[in-house]
Amino acid sequence: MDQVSRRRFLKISAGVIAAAGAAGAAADRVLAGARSAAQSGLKRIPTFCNVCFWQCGAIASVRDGKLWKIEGHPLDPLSHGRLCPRGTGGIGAHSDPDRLRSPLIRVSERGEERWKAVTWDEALTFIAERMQKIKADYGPESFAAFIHGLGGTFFKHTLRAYGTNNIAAPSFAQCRGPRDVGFTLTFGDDAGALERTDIENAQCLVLIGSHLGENMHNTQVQEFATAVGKGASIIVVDPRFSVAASKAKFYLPIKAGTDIALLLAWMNVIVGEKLYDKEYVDKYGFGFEQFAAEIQPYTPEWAYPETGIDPETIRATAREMARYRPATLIHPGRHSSWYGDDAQRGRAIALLNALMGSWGRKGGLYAPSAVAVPAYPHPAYPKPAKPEVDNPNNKYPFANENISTGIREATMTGKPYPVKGWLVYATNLMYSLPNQAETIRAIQQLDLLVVVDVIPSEIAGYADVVLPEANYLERYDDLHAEPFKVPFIALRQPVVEAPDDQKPNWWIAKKLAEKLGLGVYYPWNDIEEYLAARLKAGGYSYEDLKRDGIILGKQPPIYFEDGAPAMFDTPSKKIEFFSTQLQKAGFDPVPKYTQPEVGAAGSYRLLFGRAPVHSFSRTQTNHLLMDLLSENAVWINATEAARLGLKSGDHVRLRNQDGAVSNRILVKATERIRPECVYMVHGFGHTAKGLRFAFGKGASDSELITRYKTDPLMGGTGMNVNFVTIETEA
Ligand SMILES: Nc1nc2c(c(=O)[nH]1)N[C@H]1C(S)=C(S)[C@@H](COP(=O)(O)OP(=O)(O)OC[C@H]3O[C@@H](n4cnc5c(=O)[nH]c(N)nc54)[C@H](O)[C@@H]3O)O[C@H]1N2
Ligand SMILES: Nc1nc2c(c(=O)[nH]1)N[C@H]1C(S)=C(S)[C@@H](COP(=O)(O)OP(=O)(O)OC[C@H]3O[C@@H](n4cnc5c(=O)[nH]c(N)nc54)[C@H](O)[C@@H]3O)O[C@H]1N2
Ligand code: SF4
Ligand SMILES: [Mo]
Repeated sequence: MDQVSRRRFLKISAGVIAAAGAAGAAADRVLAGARSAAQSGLKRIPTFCNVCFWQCGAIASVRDGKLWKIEGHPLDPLSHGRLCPRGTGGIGAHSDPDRLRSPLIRVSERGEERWKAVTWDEALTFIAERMQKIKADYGPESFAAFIHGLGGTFFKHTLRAYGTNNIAAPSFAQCRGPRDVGFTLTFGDDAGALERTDIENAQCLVLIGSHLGENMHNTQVQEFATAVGKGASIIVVDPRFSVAASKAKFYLPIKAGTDIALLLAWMNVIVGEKLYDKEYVDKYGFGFEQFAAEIQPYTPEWAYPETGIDPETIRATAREMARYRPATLIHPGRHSSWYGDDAQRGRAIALLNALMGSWGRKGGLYAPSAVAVPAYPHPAYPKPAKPEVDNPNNKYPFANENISTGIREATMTGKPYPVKGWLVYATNLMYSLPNQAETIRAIQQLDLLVVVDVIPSEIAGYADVVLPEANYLERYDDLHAEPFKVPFIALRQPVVEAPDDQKPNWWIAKKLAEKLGLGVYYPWNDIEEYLAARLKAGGYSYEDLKRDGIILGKQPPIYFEDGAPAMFDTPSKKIEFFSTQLQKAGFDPVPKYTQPEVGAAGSYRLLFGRAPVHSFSRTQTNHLLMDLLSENAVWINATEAARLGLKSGDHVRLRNQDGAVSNRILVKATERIRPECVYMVHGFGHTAKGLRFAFGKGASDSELITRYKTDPLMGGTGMNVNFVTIETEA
């Protein structure tokens, strides 16, 4: 994707916002259309997208049983009537010829990807027998699961009923965990899975890495376009000139891994020049004096050699932020597992927001809310006899979710107790966990690996049993009612039938529970009965939700100034400028900076991120999206490329510090990246043979991330710590 078309995406999004006033009328039209559909043979069915975890409300058009197109749902607060390009292309997943079609049982070595097709009954009997044996021999805690996303709700339910507490997702230790721990230590609450960022009302927006526009989380990109349209002052900090940087008033090309130094220097200026929101800090802050004393040495002059950002720019940007406070939003970021000191970087970002008085304020970090829908009643889960396996002796004291790589470690070592089975739902662990060799070593210890996927992914290649799921356009899921700016309930419902013998997650999880003798945990016959009962218990109508796709809840105030309660769930019940929790646990109570390790001479730090038209490693088999971007490229600084005798369009391989060598990858020689880094989009270079269309196209960052640095606070895996040399084609 070139920059011109990226810009177009942003422009398109801005156009949508400009039309937002008309959304109500548009919604009426769309839904009226849905209601009067039958005559034309065209059905318009509301549902929500799952090409990524943002889960935008959508309306699918189906003619004579064939899926024709999918658009944003005008009533939906996430999409505002517009999907991102990935969502629009999502229909390609339904017709993907490489989909999994029936349950499979492995017939040769793990990883060789040879299977026999079996019936659902055979597959589930096979799984249940092995799960019962693991439970009898080792206890139910020795069966673990990796489950990512809403579709995994019923699998979690079955596994908790079975008795395990070892259920993790890469969205914590490999993604937003460090940020959320840093924010929770400071404000007593996290930044939210649907981030509580009031981007549209921000007058100054600071993006540290967050590459909105390539990171296509829909609402955020739309609001970013609105903020740009309203003339907000944008400050972008990134070693790479991102799409977001092209919208910035200040672009700070920071040396990778030195953001904490910049954050300390900014806070030093803001406190030193008394530019912070004193009233707010006095009212809500705890430990400000100690904090102010701690940051005193970190002047812009001190930060300059660390970050490469000159002192005057540091001062100018600090003053710029202060000028617009409290409508100054320092974006918390999302993928924050970078260098192993990430929870403290998250905390430094939280503290800078606190100085701006932006938490709880318009244009800052609003107070989200959700519609509360009661759970379907079920018997209590058995109490696990053993503690969770991923964090022995509370080694990572601030981990507040399971650590995926901790479960992997326990599986590899058998300590603190053996793990003998994994169920993997909707996460491609070969791509999402760092160090593939460790993942394979862990898998070798297992008596049972079950993978539930829609395509024959890399992790499915190692499974003993592969279960094919009906995709998001072909099934119901549990209700979607996450905390957000506007409280809502959304329904995912099938818009077309699954083409073969694929089954929805609720059906698979329920049947598995029944095979395990846990049928009492599923006191309903079918998902619609379950959904209707939950809604009724909350005072809502299933018929309304099925017809409209969305129910909006009552809107509470979202800013302190409008009456949102200013409550901080920290030990001091205040915003913790100085953290006694951290101090007690032996960590820095105010973030400190340590220099990142550098690579060997002649090597480049490997950075990675998102392309606007792909999600992770999951969309490269989708023809519609591959037509837009069929392989990735490695960004190399133009001067460095010239020195190496390389130009754009050449092919190279990357070799990392441990000898891992990538697939062939295109060179993009550009001024838009610092000389000591290279950059590539995650998710390409597929090695699974069943992914015929994506196989071998581009290179995989995951293969080069053999090294990672673990965050001592919470177990996050910093992955920006690998270095590569560039090998030209012979
Ligand atoms: N199109 C698309 N959008 C997505 C996704 C997707 O798969 N596809 N995935 C979604 C998910 S789950 C996530 S978590 C987000 C991830 O997206 P974000 O959270 O926005 O970004 P990151 O992946 O952390 O960071 C990538 C950016 O950080 C820069 N960077 C690298 N090292 C440093 C550093 O040391 N300092 C600074 N300041 N910058 C650095 C890189 O150059 C790059 O621009 O995207 C979401 N949106
Ligand atoms: N090297 C590297 N590692 C990373 C990242 C990175 O940028 N680089 N990013 C990190 C981040 S931010 C995140 S959030 C994680 C994301 O990590 P993952 O959640 O593992 O993301 P995906 O690679 O998309 O894997 C999703 C898997 O689910 C399957 N799938 C898709 N839809 C469905 C469905 O409806 N049902 C079922 N059963 N399966 C489905 C896909 O085919 C794919 O195999 O990875 C983290 N790890
Ligand atoms: S951001 Fe895009 S891919 Fe993600 S749910 Fe929304 S429309 Fe789908
Ligand atoms: Mo993520």
